[in-house]
Amino acid sequence: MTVETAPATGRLLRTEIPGPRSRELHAAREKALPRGFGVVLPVFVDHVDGALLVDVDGNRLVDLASGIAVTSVGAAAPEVARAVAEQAARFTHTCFMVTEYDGFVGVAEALNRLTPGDHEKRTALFTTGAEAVENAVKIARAHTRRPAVVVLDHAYHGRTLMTMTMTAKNVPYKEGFGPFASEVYRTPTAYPFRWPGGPEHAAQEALAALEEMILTQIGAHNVACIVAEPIQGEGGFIVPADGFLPGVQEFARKHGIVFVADEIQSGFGRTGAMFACEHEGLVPDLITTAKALGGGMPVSAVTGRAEIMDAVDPGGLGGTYAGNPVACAAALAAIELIESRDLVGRARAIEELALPRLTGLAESSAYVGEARGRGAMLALEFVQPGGIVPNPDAAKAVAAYANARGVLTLTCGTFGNVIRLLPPLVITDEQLNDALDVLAEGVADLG
Ligand code: PLZ
Repeated sequence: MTVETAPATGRLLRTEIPGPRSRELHAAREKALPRGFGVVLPVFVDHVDGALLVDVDGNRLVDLASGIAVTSVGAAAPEVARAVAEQAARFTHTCFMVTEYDGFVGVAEALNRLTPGDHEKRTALFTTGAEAVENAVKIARAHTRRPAVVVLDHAYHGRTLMTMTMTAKNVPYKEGFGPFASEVYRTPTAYPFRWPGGPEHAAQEALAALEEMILTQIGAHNVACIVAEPIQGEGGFIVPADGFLPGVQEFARKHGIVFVADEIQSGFGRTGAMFACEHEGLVPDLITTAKALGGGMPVSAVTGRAEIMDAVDPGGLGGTYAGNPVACAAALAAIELIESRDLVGRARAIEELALPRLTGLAESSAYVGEARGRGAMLALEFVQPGGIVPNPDAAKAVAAYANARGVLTLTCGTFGNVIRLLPPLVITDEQLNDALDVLAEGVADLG
């Protein structure tokens, strides 16, 4: 199959996807790796150019994944690459708990400046998103001297013991991995599309359920923190009903509970605001970030109120690689690009271009129950025609259709029935329109 789409800034299929070289490499992988690592598309990448992934067979794929919301500035931004090379030449590692370096402080200052609220803040750096969430829980417990952690249905917070426990979905994240951590309690999320009494009641009823659970089953004085994604990611790109999270924040404040926003997927411009919390005027006590923060290098953070962050005694926070200097250099370069190129504005422009087209698909296809999202964090939820019964087969078919044609597309959702769009914020309008054309064909192909 050869589909030449001029110019060189566009999608190009030279072979079938995956091509022969990718297949060869994938066969080697199967011998070397355990089965437990999944793969969305078994294509081996040679290099990346903006929103184009160039594979080892010379195909150019349009990226709607950004390595799961990481490469917002692109996966090969020259400014990031240069910062990484320069820092690696100076030194790759000291361990910040052993001797200090400026990049760690610089990233902490940037996060203190950029996150919502003008209160006094502190930032601690780590390596992965899960580690940031783990540490947010530790800090909230140290501050409150309380044990309980409250999370939401459809939540995703990571794969470590604590964060896996906090994650809602069983297969594949939890199956076989128990017993889980204790003191984690789950309550409904205000999921407008699936709220039993209708979307207009979601915020109020979900908030009432949370309050009732905390007051009657746990006791508010036993709750250290409530952790919520301001837009739920892995769980299905669920934009909570307006007013739900502000209500949760207010309840938390009233009871001395630390309100933690997990912005690991939604942060750094992705949703058309620097942080998704800003859409509802939230000022969380703690915010966890990772992914796009590092411009592709592994670094994560907990940022929050100074008095909460300082509850942990010296030595209580850390990690060998926490805030690695090369990752910090990449983060500073990525943050500079997000600000100087107004990639937050670009995310809004992506929404303006893409959301009407996705909404059109929801209107024209009985298989698309809803198009939703904010900025460049957009989704289609697939259903059985005539109702809202989840249709994971339809989502998988459309994703497979797009992937086979060189549009790298991810699914998500508790029911696996959501296609999500997470393009790099540097994607061009032409690339995005081309990818949306392919998605539309895939949806039409369902019948
Ligand atoms: N919190 C909101 O989205 C990571 C998961 C990929 P780590 N999401 C991608 C997978 O299947 O492992 C995520 C997130 C939110 C926490 C995390 C965890 O971040 O860097 O993967 O640990």
